[in-house]
Parts: sequence; C-alpha cells; structure tokens
Amino acid sequence: MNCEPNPTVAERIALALKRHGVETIFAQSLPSAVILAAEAMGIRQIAYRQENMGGAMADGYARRIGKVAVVAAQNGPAATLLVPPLAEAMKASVPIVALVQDVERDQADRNAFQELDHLDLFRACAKWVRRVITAGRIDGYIDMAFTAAASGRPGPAVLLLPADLLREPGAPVLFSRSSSLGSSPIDITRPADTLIYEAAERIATARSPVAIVGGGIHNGQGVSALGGLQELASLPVFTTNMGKGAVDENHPLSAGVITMTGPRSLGSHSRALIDDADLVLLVGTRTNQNGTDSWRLIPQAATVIHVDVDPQEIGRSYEAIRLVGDAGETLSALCAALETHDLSIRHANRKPVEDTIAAAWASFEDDRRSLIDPRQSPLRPELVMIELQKRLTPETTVVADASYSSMWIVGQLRSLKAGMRFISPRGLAGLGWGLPLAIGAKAAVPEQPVVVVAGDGGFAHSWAEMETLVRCNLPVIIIVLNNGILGFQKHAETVKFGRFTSACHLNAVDHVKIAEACGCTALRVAEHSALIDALDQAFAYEGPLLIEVMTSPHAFPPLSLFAHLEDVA
Ligand SMILES: Cc1ncc(C[n+]2csc(CCOP(=O)(O)OP(=O)(O)O)c2C)c(N)n1
Ligand SMILES: [Mg+2]
Repeated sequence: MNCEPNPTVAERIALALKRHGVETIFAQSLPSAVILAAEAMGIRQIAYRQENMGGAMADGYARRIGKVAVVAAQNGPAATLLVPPLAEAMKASVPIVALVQDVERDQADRNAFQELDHLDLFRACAKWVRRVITAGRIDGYIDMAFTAAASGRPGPAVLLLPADLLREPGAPVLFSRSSSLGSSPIDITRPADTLIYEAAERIATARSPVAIVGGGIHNGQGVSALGGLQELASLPVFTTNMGKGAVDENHPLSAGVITMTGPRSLGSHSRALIDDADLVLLVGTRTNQNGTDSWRLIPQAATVIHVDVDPQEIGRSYEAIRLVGDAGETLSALCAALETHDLSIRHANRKPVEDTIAAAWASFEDDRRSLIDPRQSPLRPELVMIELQKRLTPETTVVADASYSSMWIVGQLRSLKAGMRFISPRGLAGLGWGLPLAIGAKAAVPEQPVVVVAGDGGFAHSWAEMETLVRCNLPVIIIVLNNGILGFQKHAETVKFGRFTSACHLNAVDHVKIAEACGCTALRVAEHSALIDALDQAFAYEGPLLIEVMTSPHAFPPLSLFAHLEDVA
C-alpha cells in the first residue's frame, strides 16, 4: 500500500512542471502553495521585485533557449502588472505560461480581497486563458497551457488557480501522462509538396530575389535551414529587428537589418537590392510597420513568398505564395526542392549581389566613422557600439531596452554567427524591459556572457531589479546610455511639431550610486579611453557590472523619420 500522502493540487502542478522540463520559475512566492512545492522539487525560483519585470525575465529566458518560461503571480494588482510583459510576448510570439492565483472558489464574485475578472483582464494579451475549478483536471489544464504557449505561433498562456483548489488533495490519476511539452515548437508542420515546388521554381528562375527574415526564424531549427538556403540559392538575406542574428552578418550574402533606412543607415545603401527585387521571400515576419518601412519596402511588382507558422500573418498586407509551416522544416524542404532545379541564374548573379552588399557595408562604415570624433565627450553611441563589437563572441547575448538602445544594437552591431542572439522588446517596444530580458537570458545560459544596453529613461523603470541580479547571482553587463533626455520622445516631437514638451529633459541621475547601493560594481565613463578600460574590465569580471556611459543628447539612430531632424533641431 502506498503510504505517501496524496499530493495536493499545488504539488501536482509542480510535478507537471518537472515533467515539462521546467527548471526555473520567475515568481515572488505566490501562489505560495505552488512555489513551495516547486522549490521542494528542485525548481529554482528567481524572485523578481516587480511582476512587470518578472514577466519580462520569463520572456528573455524563453527567447534565449526556446523553452516555455513560467512566471507566477498573485491575483489582483500583481496580475495586472503581468499584462504588459504578456502583451509583449503575445506580439513577439514568445512561449510563456503564467500561473496566476485567483480568489477562493466560494468567494468568487462577491468582492473578495484583490478579486478581479482575470479572464477578461488577460484576454487581449494571451493566446489562451483558463480558470481551473476541479482538482481532477489539473494535469490536463497544465498540459493545455503548455500546448497553447509552445505550439503553432508561440505566445503566452495564462492559468488561473483558485487559492483553495491549490491546497486540495489531488484526485486519483485516471490517465497517466509522460510527454514533455516544455519546448517550442511542439509540432513540426510543413506546406504541401506542390507549393514547395512552386516556390523553389520561382526562386530558381527569378531575376533578382531577396529574403527578408523576421523573429519567427529563431523558433526551432530555422536558422540552420536559412543558412543552407542562403548558400544554395545565393540568396541575399535581410532581417528585421527581431530577425537580427538569423544569419552570420559577415557572410557575403548577408545584407543586415533593413528597418532603418534614413541617412547614414546601412539600409540606405542596401535597400537598392530590395527596390530591384522581382521576388521577395518573407520568413517568420509580421510584416509590421517597422519591418517594412511603413509598408513602403516591398516593391509592388514583386512576387511574394511568405513562410510563416501562423496562416493569418500571410496575406495581411501582401498577397503571397502561402508556405504555412515551421520555418526550419519549410526552408529545409525548399532547399531539397531547389537541389533538383537548375540554379545557374542564381550562381551567375551571386558575384554582383555580393559586391553590392559589400559596398553597402563599406559605405555604412564610412558614414558612421564620419560622425565619430574619438576625442569628443560626451560620447557618440555609435562609438560605444564599435567598442562593444570588439568584445563580442558568437556566444554573447546582446539585449536592449526599447527606444534608441534597440536601434543601436540592431543597426550598429554585426552578428558573428547564424543564431547569435540579439534580444530587444520589439513586440510592443515598451520601455524598461532591457534589464529583465537580460536577467532572463542569463538565467537561461548562465555560462555565456549577456550584455544589456539601456537608455537612462527606460532603465529607470527597472533599477530595482539590479538587486535581483545581485541576489540571484546572474552577472549581466549593463551599459546605460545616459544622454539626459527621453531621446526618441524629444526627437520625434521635434520632427513632428518643431518643439517638445517639458518631460523630455531629465534631472541628472547618478547610476553608479544606484548600482552600488544594490551591490553591483559600477563605473561612469565620458571619454573614449575610459570606455575602453571599462569594457575590458566588465568582460573580464566575474560579477555583474554597470557602465554608465555619458552620451551625446544630439545623437539619434538613422530612422527615415529623422531624415530631416538635423535641419529642424
Ligand atoms: C512603457 C513605455 N512608455 C513610454 C514609451 C514612449 N517612449 C518611447 S522612447 C521614449 C524615450 C526613451 O528614453 P531613454 O530610455 O532615455 O532612451 P533614449 O531614446 O534617450 O536613448 C519614450 C518615453 C514607451 N515606448 N514605452
Ligand atoms: Mg535617454
């Protein structure tokens, strides 16, 4: 006879998390019964200071290793703070399971303490939201949540857990479960052979094809299949912000990120290749505003082939040959089909395409060097990126906050291998998520370097989590670009209105003192030589280190929106 006490529902949840390979849970003790059970079973709690940040940590964790990340929170105010990061995960297609406590079942709908309609609250920012009410169904609900998060187009799933249910003894297991659903993708799907063949035929015979690759490529085996296609079909590859890192950007057919096309951008030099394209292969992209230069990027006459796991994304703005399926599987099938085609047109075009791409990178390099005077203080962010680049390895994860930081990392740094990770909150571009995304990424790959770049405005949303990274021993390198302003806000208002509001200039803040108060080593630099020393120290250092870089308030990334900013400012 089994004398073990019957596990409670909370313990059954922890057991199910173990079955799905969960090793880390981002939480702050709540729901207590679940977190106690999870910690007792060896699941590490990374205790955030604030739920908005905890959700973003889960996001960074999932993006970095493709595992479903688990975040947990209390009902009511804590639950509402999960809305922003889940909304980001929804837009950016990141698999997260949120375990949210709910009021006791017999207290529902009578204004219990911190009661809120969580089903309605999460509806717009989650793929799937359910409330469990029966102990016997808990395993099924946990599996449904993981399936929702990690299958098809990944995204957040929310499971509402009434507090009294968690303390109940679990019901007898009628159907045992052994499958692990903790990694995305769960199901590998691919389009029909006829469609693959048609797409291959178009690519083989096109005059001037290009690929534009979005964040969907990072799910599963997409990156290696893309590299194979790039080589085989001599295909020039551009990426969106979220697709950054899909290819080795030193490969002669890698044309970099195409989201910035203003003066002195790489895009201003490389865009001609897209303007001239008669075929555009889109992979794993929402064809969103930033990824398409406000839908002006793709030539009207071009044939579009769109690979995406989400059928709704195809045809949203561009009618396309619909290749609905997993990016890796579909691109591999495309390669296999291309092997049977005559690729002589592609081979003949390779040299001129490579020359155009090399010339674009060279012109971009000349342009940005013309902006930089190494004797100048405060520093230009472009110089910070040039120095950072020298210290990156293919294993470094580079994270950014929203605003200019995202644009500096995607526009100024170069990916050193196919699959190098650049993580930025481009789903919604919300401020404050740089540091927590980096904490999550570091928790996912503790042995690899993680560096985050944040503006002074955005960083202020997340200062408190420096205590988390010190306490949890997650040594991230933090680079704060302190230009003393809400840069994008000020410059966008200047372009649109010729003036800006009183919010745009910030008081002086000593980020070194804030970091040190949390136990994080910190340095302030305002000159080139000090920057070099600080970066050397940071990359050699064992613990977390913050570098506050005093940067020029006159610097802005080369967005097409800012094409005439220098004339107005
Ligand atoms: C949560 C959130 N609030 C407001 C905004 C609007 N916004 C976009 S950029 C920006 C200024 C950011 O300033 P900072 O973080 O210092 O970066 P900088 O542009 O100066 O490099 C603001 C307020 C936003 N994107 N997200
Ligand atoms: Mg700023």
